[in-house]
Amino acid sequence: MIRGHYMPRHTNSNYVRPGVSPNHPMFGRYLSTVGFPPTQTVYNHWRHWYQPGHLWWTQPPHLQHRFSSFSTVRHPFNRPPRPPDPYNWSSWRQTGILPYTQPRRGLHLSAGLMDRSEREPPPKRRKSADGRLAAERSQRLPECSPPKGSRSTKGSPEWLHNVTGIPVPPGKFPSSPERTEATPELKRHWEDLSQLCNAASAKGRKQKWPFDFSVMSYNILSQDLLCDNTYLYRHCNPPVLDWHHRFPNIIKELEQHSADIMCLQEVQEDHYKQQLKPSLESLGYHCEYKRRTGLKPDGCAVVFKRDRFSLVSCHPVEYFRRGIPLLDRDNVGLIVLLRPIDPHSSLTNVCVANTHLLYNPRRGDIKLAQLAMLLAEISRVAQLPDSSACPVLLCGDLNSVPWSPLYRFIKDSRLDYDGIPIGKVSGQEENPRGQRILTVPIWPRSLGISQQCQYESQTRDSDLKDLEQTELDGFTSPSIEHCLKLTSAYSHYLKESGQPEITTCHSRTAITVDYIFYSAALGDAMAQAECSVPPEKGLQLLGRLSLVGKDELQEVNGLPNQHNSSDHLPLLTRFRLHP
Ligand code: KL2
Repeated sequence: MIRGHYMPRHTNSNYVRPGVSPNHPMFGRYLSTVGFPPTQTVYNHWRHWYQPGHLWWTQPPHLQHRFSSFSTVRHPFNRPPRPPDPYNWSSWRQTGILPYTQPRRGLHLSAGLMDRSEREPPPKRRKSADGRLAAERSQRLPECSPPKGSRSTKGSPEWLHNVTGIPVPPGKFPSSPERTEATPELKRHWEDLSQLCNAASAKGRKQKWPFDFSVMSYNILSQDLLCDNTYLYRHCNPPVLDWHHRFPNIIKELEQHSADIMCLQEVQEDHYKQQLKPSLESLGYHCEYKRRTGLKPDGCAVVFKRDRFSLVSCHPVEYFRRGIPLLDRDNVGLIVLLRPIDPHSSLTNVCVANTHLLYNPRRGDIKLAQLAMLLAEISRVAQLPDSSACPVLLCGDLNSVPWSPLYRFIKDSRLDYDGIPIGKVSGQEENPRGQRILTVPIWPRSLGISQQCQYESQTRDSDLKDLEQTELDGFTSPSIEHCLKLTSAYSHYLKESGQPEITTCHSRTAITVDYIFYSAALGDAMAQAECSVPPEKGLQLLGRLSLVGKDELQEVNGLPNQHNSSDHLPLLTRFRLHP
């Protein structure tokens, strides 16, 4: 037994992953089941697959993929062998050690390759445009279901919640003789920006009763997606991936930060209904939720403290549009209009939008169209009687990096997209394959959203649909705009080291994809002058919880780990709203 040492795969057959016993329930639960290999055989494969400390960016350059050092997709060439997924029958069959004794109906066997076309990478199962509902659920269950004869009963939700099948107390690993030393905790500190506010513009608005509130954006990593993509978590000590370990950690984290408004992504519906919503309600939150379409099991939640805000209206946004091939994905957004509860003054409403845009790094065209749909709905919801907008918060996982065209579009309110390859829109891959460039227009007119990201009038006279009108609307020029002035609450570089901030990290990537954008008031710390709006229409950023770089994440073995139970970090900010 070798402990606490990094041993490359396949070099030492005596290597046993620290903290995992061959008798670990992760393996043992299959023992007595039909056709499953003996525990020791399963375990031997598993221990070869797990790579403690295996984080993509820590590999020496000659071992990294030749196209990209930071990669978020699996490449067909030079990629490491596909892992046997201990929760997936078909995966074990691939290893050759599992006799062909299928415990359940038709399993989908993902090829593990992303082809050169622009389909969504296969590991996250995708719907087909039609018949998507029934097919999907029936395929999902077997893969996440225990083989017949195991402890869980048929269709037991427990299995879907729990990887290893055993409850783990918060922050603890199941008792195991090989238990390793505790993972150190990430250090994040509060950055106070309240003094940075431009004194001149702040002058004259020293309110007696400023309304300060905090906002969090957090992708909590749905257990279902975790199960579907175990290859991303090879570096993790398996017990930390157990939902029974993760949920208490996540709820504790939410409670500790105690944000007034939280925008959560990858919230699995059953976990939301059975655990998250009841817990948050007991902490004084009002909860709104929108599941992804196509029977995808997760979605976005917006929750806020009942004693700080009241709900004016709630607007789920589905990006799936039947009949528009570009909009055939199941991502969603959720917008709420909130009224601050303040006995001292009457304050403007705040519009809070939460979304999780498409992951596929090659489909920037879809991401931009999804974003346009969200921006159109935000503009409608946030509109005030004088046609200006109330302060907007746009939070979420945009699956795009800060130096990407998509990010620039949000910040600059405009994007000239002539000649931009669709694989470059999100910046997730440094060297995306495929040269297809964004078409003009990006989304078809039939979507009913203008190039200014506004809903087009429903009552448009059909005569106006001629070429002249099309030109007038900008549908023939390669540029898009929106009317919101948005500023990012984070600067995307660490103050101390100048390194990029990281919001998501697993064995294949370490990048920023999560954001809190806001309408910055004049004189705000982060806003450029031209990006600010009059104080009464904007927010002043008071502070934020610092992020970390990849070096700090490497020290805690990446994400998720013992303390951080998602593959994302929560963003946390504090704002002031002026009467
Ligand atoms: O990047 V994410 O993780 O914001 O944390 O958003 C998506 C990805 C999420 C919802 O689709 O699932 C993850 N490789 C890696 N991660 C994937 C893949 C993939 N092929 N497909 C989906 N996700």
